[in-house]
Order: sequence, then structure tokens, then C-alpha cells
Amino acid sequence: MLPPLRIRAARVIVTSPGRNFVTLKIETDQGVHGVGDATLNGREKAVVAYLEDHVIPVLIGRDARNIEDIWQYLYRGAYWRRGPVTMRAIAAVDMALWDIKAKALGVPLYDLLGGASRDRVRVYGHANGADIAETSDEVARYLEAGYTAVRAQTGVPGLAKPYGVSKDKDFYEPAEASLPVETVWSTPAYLRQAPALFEALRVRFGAEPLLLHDVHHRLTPQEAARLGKSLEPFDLFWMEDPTPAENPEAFRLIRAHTTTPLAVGEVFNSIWDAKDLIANQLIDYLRATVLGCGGITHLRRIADFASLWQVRTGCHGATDLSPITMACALHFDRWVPNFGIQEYMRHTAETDAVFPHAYHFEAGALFTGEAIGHGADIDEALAAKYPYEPRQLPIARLEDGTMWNW
Ligand code: EZ4
Ligand code: CO
Repeated sequence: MLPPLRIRAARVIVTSPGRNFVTLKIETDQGVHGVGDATLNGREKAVVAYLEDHVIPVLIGRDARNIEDIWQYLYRGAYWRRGPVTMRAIAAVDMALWDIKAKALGVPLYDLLGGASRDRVRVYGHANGADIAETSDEVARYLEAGYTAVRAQTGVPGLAKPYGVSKDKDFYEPAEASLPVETVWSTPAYLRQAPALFEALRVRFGAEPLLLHDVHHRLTPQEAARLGKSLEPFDLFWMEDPTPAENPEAFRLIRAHTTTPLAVGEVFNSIWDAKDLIANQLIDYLRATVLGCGGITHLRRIADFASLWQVRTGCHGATDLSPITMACALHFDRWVPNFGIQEYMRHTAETDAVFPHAYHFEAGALFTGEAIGHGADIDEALAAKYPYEPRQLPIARLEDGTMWNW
């Protein structure tokens, strides 16, 4: 039997090695510690306060072995359920507790979750360019680097800053300023450009590479249905977030008109956001993450539920999730039977140094490594060299100034 692992101390570490990350470190009186990611891009300090003022005080003295009970305590015990701040705070605790338990047992996390269903985790990279030719060259660069799946985003004529296009191609980071950058959006221009991009990519790269695209909530259901239909000849792996998913009913219209697979859920924070989309077979891939959805304990529950309708996972893996989330996601991906694909945007060298980790990229896939726990940690001395920098995500307006979805 695993002896009790009493939580002795917990603290929040904020660091900004190129962008902001919030980390929770939990220590037990057996000397085993665990770390969890609590980053909420553009709203970091809200989660810091939630953890420091309301969560850490109730963790002290608890037995870290009881991951499920602690999850239920934090979820039910708050009375105010769900929401991105609460669920990321719970996720951070959950990641740290799975890390502690796997370390105490001397096994890698995937082993504790039920063992490996696969030896590698297929990832997709992000290709983007100012125009179709530049995006196409970026796709070529990813394929040469061994990727078998690539998300492609391109500039739209007349729009200065469309979603997903950046100057620094390798380390896309939209949260660039302390106040939100204002961008302009035109749906008609975009609806002309997106099919032209994928036509050009299929002509150049043939049928084999998996191609993905993120609409980033910019369309109405009817516009999304049209886009999905116009993309059908180019056989996308998925069309992501075609319209906001607050109202799952909106997806009935999209679904009725196109067989382009749909991926939704990077902003979801619980099973309740995903339930109707899944049970009504309105989506094919779920973008919910370990960090966004209350940790491994809750994401596992969502994935099992999704498996009943053959919905597969496609965890969000942008750079605003720290390497700790990526490590947890990879152990989860390695186990989860209904795995689809994993998003992978590379972190900067500074971020990788602050968060040493056991996973590595090879031939279009990420490998968990065999370190015990989830295999990621924080170098606190190095983290202290990168103080917090206030930054917020951009906003989008239509050409007449109307506020839109970024
Ligand atoms: O814009 O995580 O698919 N990936 C995405 C991301 C999100 C960021 C927001 O912080 O849509 O790049
Ligand atoms: Co997205």
C-alpha cells in the first residue's frame, strides 16, 4: 500500500520566459512534489488569486493520494461551479496530484492511467504566412521536418491581422500587448481566401498530408456551413471552431450541410460544455484540454463519454499552455482509447529551459519519455529571472466597428 502523502505546502509561481505562465507546486511531507499548470492567457492573475486565496489553504494537510476526492471537494465545495478560472485552478491541483502519485509509485503517468494504447502521439504543427504562397512554403517546411499533419492559416487580402498569422513563424504569440490589440475582420474576404488556400495546398502536396484549419469562431452557422461545403474537395482532417459553441444547437445547421469534420472545445471548461455537441453527434473531435477542463480527472471523464459517440480527442496545445500541460496531455493521449490528434506549437528555448520535461518530438510525433510522474518540472531559480508582464489577447471588430469574435 502507498503510505499517506500529506500535503505540507503549496505555492504559485508566475514566470514570463517569452510569455506568462502560472504554475502550482505542491509538496508532501514524504518529500515528493508535483507541479501543475494554471495559466489562463490574458487573465493570469485571476487564477493566481483563486489558488492563493481559496485553494491552497484547503489543500494543506490533505492526503495527496485521494485525487478524486480532492477534485470533488474543489468542484462541489466552491458552490460556484465551472468557469475558466475555477476549472484551471482545479486542473493545476489535479495535474500536481497525478504527478505526485505516479512519482510515489515510481511509474510514468500513462501507466497509472491504464497503460499505453500507443507508443507515440501524432501531432499537428502550425503553418502560417502573409499569403497563400508563403503559407504553402511553411507547410513544405513542416512536412520536411517530419510532420504528417499541418494546420494552415493565411493572410486575407485587405485584412492587416487575421487570426493565426504571425511574423515569428515558429513561436506564434497573439498576446503581445498590455492592452488588447484591435484587429479588423471581413467575413466575405475570408470566405473567398480559405478554399483557395486549401486548393493550392492539395495541388502542391497531394492527397496524403493531413490538413487542418482553425476558423477561430469567426463565422455564423450559415457561413460555416458554406465554408465546410466549399472545403470538402480538399479533404480537411478538421475545420475548427467554425462558430462559437455556446449554443450547441448552432452546429445542427453546419452539420446538415457539410461532411467536413468539425473540431470544437479549446475554450470549454467542463463536460457540460461538450455534452450536447457530443450526444447529438454534432462534432467529430473534441479540443478540450487537461488545463482547460479541470485536469486529467475530468478530461478522462469527458473522453470516455465522447467515446460512446465515436468522438475523438484533439487536445488544444497552443503555446499559452505550459510544458507541464503538454506533458500531462501526452500521457493522457498515450492512454486514451479514442485518441485523434494533438496540437503542438513549439515553446521558445527560454520556456523549455524554465520547464524541463521528458517529452520529445520525432518524426511528426511527440513521445512522453519514461520519466516517473508526468515528467515536467519548473526550475524556480530560472523562473525568477522572468517577471510577470501584463499582456492581453487581441480583439476583433468588423469593418464598420462592430465588436466581433477574436
Ligand atoms: O488562439 O490558445 O487552435 N489554437 C488556438 C490558439 C488560441 C490561443 C488563445 O490563447 O486557437 O492559438
Ligand atoms: Co483554435
